[in-house]
Amino acid sequence: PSWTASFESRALAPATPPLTSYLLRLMTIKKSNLCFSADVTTTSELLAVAEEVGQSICLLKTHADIISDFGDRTVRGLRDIAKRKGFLVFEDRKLGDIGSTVQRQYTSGPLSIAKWAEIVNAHIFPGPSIVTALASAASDAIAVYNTAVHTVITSGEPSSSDTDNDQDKPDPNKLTRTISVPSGEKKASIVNISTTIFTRTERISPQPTPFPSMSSASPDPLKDLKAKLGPAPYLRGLLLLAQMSSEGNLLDEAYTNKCLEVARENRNFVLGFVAQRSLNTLPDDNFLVMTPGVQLPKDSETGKVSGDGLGQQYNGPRHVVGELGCDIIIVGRGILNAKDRTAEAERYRKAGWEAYEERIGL
Ligand code: S5P
Repeated sequence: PSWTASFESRALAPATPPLTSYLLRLMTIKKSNLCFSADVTTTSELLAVAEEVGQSICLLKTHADIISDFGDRTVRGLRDIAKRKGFLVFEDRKLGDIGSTVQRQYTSGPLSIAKWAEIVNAHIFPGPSIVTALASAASDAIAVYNTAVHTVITSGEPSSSDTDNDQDKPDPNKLTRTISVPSGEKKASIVNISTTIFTRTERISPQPTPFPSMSSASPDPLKDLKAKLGPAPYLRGLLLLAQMSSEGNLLDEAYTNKCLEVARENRNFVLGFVAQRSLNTLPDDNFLVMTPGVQLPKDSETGKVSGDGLGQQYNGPRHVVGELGCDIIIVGRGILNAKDRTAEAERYRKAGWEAYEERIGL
């Protein structure tokens, strides 16, 4: 589809991968094409700011490696807020190594990104196998999750007495057998037993770190959204860094075109790009473009925001979304440094959404 097509119609196009489709529907229902870049250095700050802006965003971007106390509390807290406020999580890890190494960086170590972030990004300078290696690691992570789901369904709720007892750890061979096509009834129950799933995953996962709990007893301020959209699917996707916002960067047009070529070869896993303009040129291209280097002038100012003195270059939402066809604006300090972050996030959401509506002719 061309970039003047609505997000809704792009979500419904038959070839759209499930994660892209879910995100496009989320954006449509929430009227948000705002990704907040939560560039903070502690778990408390991350969770506080996610609560403050969650209502206005479709995506929250992290740099987990700058969070000094990153760990289980960070992941559980973030997943809980993401579920309540309705946004996906994007870890801006910018992977760039040989396939075998990025697989480990993605799935293990203290960050274990694949477990808690729907989206991660990578450079393609190591060659296209970085994408196939990550796709394979992602499908393994999803398989572990599904194995856990089926185990719980077939073995019922664990009693409090067996929770710490390794004796009744499910037999891995039995697990494989229980993965046979689930009935509709079983599928429906998957959603309701998420706490159990993750409790069990801790015990059966070959990974050392447990999957985070996605359940929460807190009241749900976005009931309507959930009713229309359903729970976020357990899926994983990749963004390729096709262009950068920083002055003098080396990603030239040939490199950008190569990213597009690699993305087209991996349409089910690559949901789009971090770039400065839309890269969709073929009728089949339905890649999302997420664009950093976005700021609005402050209320009292009329001037253009130019940079941060460290090479960052800023543009306004109207330019990147309306004129260059980008889909999602990525905003960090523009919101982070505001006195009232909730109000500022809402101001950016509106500006981004208006630019999108103008672009599709609404
Ligand atoms: O080209 C890029 C790619 C990225 S992901 N330029 C960027 O600025 N980013 C990231 O976007 C950067 O790492 C930071 O997290 C965010 C921009 O933050 P801001 O405070 O300048 O809005």
